[in-house]
Amino acid sequence: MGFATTAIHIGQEPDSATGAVSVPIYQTSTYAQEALGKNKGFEYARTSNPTRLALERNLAALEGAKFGFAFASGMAAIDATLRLVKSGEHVIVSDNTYGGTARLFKRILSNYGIEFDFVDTSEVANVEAAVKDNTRMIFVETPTNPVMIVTDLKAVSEVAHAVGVRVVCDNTFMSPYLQRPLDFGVDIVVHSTTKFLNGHSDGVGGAVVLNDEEDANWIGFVQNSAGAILSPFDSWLVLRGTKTLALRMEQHDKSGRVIAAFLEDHPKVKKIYYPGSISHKQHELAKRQQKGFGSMVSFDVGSLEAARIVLESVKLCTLAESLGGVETLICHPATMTHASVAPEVRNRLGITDGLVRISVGIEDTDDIIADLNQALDKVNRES
Ligand code: P1T
Repeated sequence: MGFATTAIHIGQEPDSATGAVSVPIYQTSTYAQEALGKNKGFEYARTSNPTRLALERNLAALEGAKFGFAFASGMAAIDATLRLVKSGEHVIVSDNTYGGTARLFKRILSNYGIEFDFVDTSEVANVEAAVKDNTRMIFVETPTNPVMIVTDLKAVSEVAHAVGVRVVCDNTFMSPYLQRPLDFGVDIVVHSTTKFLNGHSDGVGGAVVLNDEEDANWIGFVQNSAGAILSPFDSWLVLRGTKTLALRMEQHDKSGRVIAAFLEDHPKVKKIYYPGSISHKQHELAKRQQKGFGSMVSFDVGSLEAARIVLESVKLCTLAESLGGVETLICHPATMTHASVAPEVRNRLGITDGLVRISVGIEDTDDIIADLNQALDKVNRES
């Protein structure tokens, strides 16, 4: 079955009770039981809910996984995944990740005896060198938020599996339409469904998908025990989103290429971060590993003042955190999404005060270009 068919049908079969074509929102906290120990497969809605279950089946199928779990946010999904690691154990992490991921690892989980090493995972030798006797997980984001560093998932998985370590990939920027990490040997995929999977900027959510039954049982146990579940309504919104994922990602990818080419040629843009550019260090790897380049583009305009002018002059593009919606969003990582990252780390990674990140939506590209052009033009005159 092809991707678009899977997206529309798996988990989204007509409702067995009524024939409803759209999975019903089972807005209930509990389920009537016929007798002690006798129920219809549902006991309590933290443990399971038919709408959430439909989404979990859908997302697992899209990533080519056996098991899926939906959480209240991307961060809740990542937090649950890290519960596979215990006190005294070690995790290797991409040194550039979403700021909230690094914050969770450094500021919270490290208080519970989990050791983290942040390395540039785009060089597999760095990963190999960071492995210790107590390493239990390698957590990579690819391409990274916001400087679009690409990690070779196959190479990292081979290194990890040679020493019995699991690989987790945050696939939020690509979505399963453009990248399927499990196909390269990755063990666990996490998502912020808030982004491309939902696609309409109207719900926060997260997901974990995987094949290993023992790990899946533990993630399910954590989901039920800690309880950071996705609500029925939010599950339904993501189900509605995935029905058009293939179409939207095709357009995001096309539009991303057009906007990146415009930015790359613009005299006010000092540097562009986009794996689709032939100037990107890992362009060939991105071509091999991804079905497209997506619609996340970061670019440096040289100074905080220039970035401020661009961000405050755009009219069609919306100045906001988040990404992956149908509307174009633009943000300033240094003070927004990555404000919790130490300034020296930000500067080393390229998250400078002049860096602007754009999530290209599916509006007409001529309109997005006209908007960016008039904003960049103000940098000419005012700075
Ligand atoms: O916001 P939440 O659904 O909890 O997802 C966290 C998260 C995880 N992984 C990646 C790669 C992300 O980009 C995010 C959230 N990112 C933003 C809000 C942002 O604007 O970058």
